[in-house]
Amino acid sequence: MEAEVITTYVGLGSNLGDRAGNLLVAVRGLMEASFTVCKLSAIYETAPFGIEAAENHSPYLNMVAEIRIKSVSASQMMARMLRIEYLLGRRDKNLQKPRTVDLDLLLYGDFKCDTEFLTVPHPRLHERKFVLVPLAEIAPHLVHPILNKTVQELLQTVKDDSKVKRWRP
Ligand code: PH2
Ligand code: MG
Ligand code: MG
Repeated sequence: MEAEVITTYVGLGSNLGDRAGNLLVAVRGLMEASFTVCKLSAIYETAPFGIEAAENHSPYLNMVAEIRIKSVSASQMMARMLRIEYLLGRRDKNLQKPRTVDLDLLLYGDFKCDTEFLTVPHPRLHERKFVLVPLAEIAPHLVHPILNKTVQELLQTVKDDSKVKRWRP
């Protein structure tokens, strides 16, 4: 039997160094890891979310990719993504530190899991405009498998009012 094709969504973020260059090298890394990248959102410049303003982090560039995979589990996919982060120079796993590139598995079909290593859907995706805005651009009618709301609905009701705007180099 042919393996099932699963549609997944990956969030990409960078706030260190050549931010747009880092995102594009990460997209190339995803393709080289045998992922079929079907759609890419625009790049958005976004205010650091959940980080004290006093810490003076520079703005992020964020985007979302739609990826189709076959015979790759969610944890195998995450392992390949962590390798890309490492190859792009990310050494510090601290969530609050600036990073060359951060790759988050947002959604993996309708799959749900919550372990020490991986939680899917991403537990905070519905609270963050920097994820919902690019995701709504490429998949507005996609239904969140736990909240049972479309991405568009989640964006309309999100409490986050931080700045997210299309990046113009
Ligand atoms: N990632 C975080 C924390 N805060 N803020 C923005 N704007 N973009 C991010 O990618 C981001 C963040 C932790 O991964
Ligand atoms: Mg993240
Ligand atoms: Mg991450």
